[in-house]
Amino acid sequence: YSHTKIPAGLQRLPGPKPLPIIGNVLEIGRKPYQTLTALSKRYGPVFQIQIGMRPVVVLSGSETVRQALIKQGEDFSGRPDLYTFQFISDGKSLAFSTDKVGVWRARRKLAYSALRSFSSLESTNQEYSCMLEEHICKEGEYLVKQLNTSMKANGSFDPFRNIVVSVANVICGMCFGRRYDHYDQELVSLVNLSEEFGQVVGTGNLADFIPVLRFLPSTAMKKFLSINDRFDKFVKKIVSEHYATYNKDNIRDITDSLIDHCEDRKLDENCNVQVSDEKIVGIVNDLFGAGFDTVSTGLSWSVMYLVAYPEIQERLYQEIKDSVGTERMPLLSDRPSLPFLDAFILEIFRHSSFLPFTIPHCTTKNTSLNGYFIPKDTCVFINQWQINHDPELWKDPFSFNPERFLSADGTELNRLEGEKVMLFGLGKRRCIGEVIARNEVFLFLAIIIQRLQFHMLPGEPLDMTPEYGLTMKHKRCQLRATMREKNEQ
Ligand code: HEM
Ligand code: HJJ
Repeated sequence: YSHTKIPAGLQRLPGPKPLPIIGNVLEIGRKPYQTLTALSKRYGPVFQIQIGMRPVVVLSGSETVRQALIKQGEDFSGRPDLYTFQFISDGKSLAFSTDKVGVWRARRKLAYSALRSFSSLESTNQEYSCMLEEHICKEGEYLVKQLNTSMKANGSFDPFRNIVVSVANVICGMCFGRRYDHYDQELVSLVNLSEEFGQVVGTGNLADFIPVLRFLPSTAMKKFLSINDRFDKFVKKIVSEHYATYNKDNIRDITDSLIDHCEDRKLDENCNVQVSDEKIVGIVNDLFGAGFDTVSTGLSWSVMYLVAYPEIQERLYQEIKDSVGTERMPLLSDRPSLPFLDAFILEIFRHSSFLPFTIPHCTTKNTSLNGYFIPKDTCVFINQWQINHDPELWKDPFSFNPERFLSADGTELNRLEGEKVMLFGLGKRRCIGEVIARNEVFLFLAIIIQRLQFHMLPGEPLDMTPEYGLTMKHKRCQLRATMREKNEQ
């Protein structure tokens, strides 16, 4: 890059001086979201680092990121061809593959419409407004039962282990039309491996940038390959069962609707973008993977914060007791009357920033940002954690305070403030599961807070240190829960 000619009127990107071969690897360290935030203070919202031999542009600051991902969305909508991405869904992932723009757009549209129709689909049960609500309410009920069972048997429970099965069942219901028992080893062992997945795919994995590292033995990489393998086998088995029982007059779930699209298209001669059946049906891999990993991470963090801030937990319980009561289950329609719960969720998204970077982007053409020249095919990191902790944007960014999202009298959600939180990306690549994710986090939380009170285990201090990855998780731990009814009687 230092030898490239910069077009007239544009400037060369600022950034720290790279060492030969390793570039700026030593400056990045084990918490890239923090070190890259520190570098943004020195070099500004657009700067360049070199990871190994490869230049990477890092974007921070709300204005700059909006300019790149929204106003210049086309230029920044690619994905880089990173080494680890080729092992995800056999290189056919929607989110991680370097598909040409036409193919990616066609697949994204399909994924989005399948997801929307099977979450908003009317429930056969009058109690529920949609299938998503029915799935969450039923799984929420099982989760409360499961936590009680675990309390009776062990006197404690592992929040992530239990939550992830419930959340996986919601997306399994929509994708595959089935659910799994909390003791089903096939599902439980699969969804309990996502730490390793995220650690390898996390932004700034050195093996993606320094080719020699690929030839050194790595246990993380071995585990990553085996997770992807098991994941593919799990989904492939379900997909082939769907093919065998597919009936175009009865589309049961998202998998059926994707199969249906392949069949339909075979009748359609003048189809402009060619996408293979494998790449269409393979979309469920992404929906299932993204659907269980992200939401369960968010919910598990939520339970940690409930335990860390007991006075907030009490206020949330009071809000639910006052607006919903304790006789019936909370529903999605209760949302407008639970502003403090919404504020709590926004503050968890902001404070934990458990998705510190988006999936890496890549420029699709020569472009410029804030007057700096950025060549085509440059890898771009978007630092969401920086935006969520920017002192220019937030008062006391490091304190956990849900009230920052409430109106002055504390009775209403301040939507404008909420829109400043960045966790789902922006623009052309923004998350397609955002509405579902927000609804799941809201309703699962309302259900468990109504029924249970969460505590620390005596003598076991909470460890809230995040472990770096695509989705950052807290360390596995044991907590206590007690039923609310018993306390109130
Ligand atoms: C992409 C966040 C839940 C499906 C993304 C991205 C982020 C994100 C940051 C990358 C955006 C970018 O590269 O600029 C989250 C968070 C979630 C969540 C924080 C939960 C709290 C879900 C759910 C689904 C989903 C429930 C599906 C059921 C996807 C897909 C992509 C994506 C398919 C790839 C989009 C593309 O590359 O075009 N998500 N997500 N996500 N998300 Fe989510
Ligand atoms: C997975 C955990 C997986 C996939 C996809 C294919 C699609 C987290 C962010 C965005 C969500 C986008 C997607 C995430 C990938 C997982 C996840 C796991 C296997 C997968 C930024 O989701 O353990 O295995 O195969």
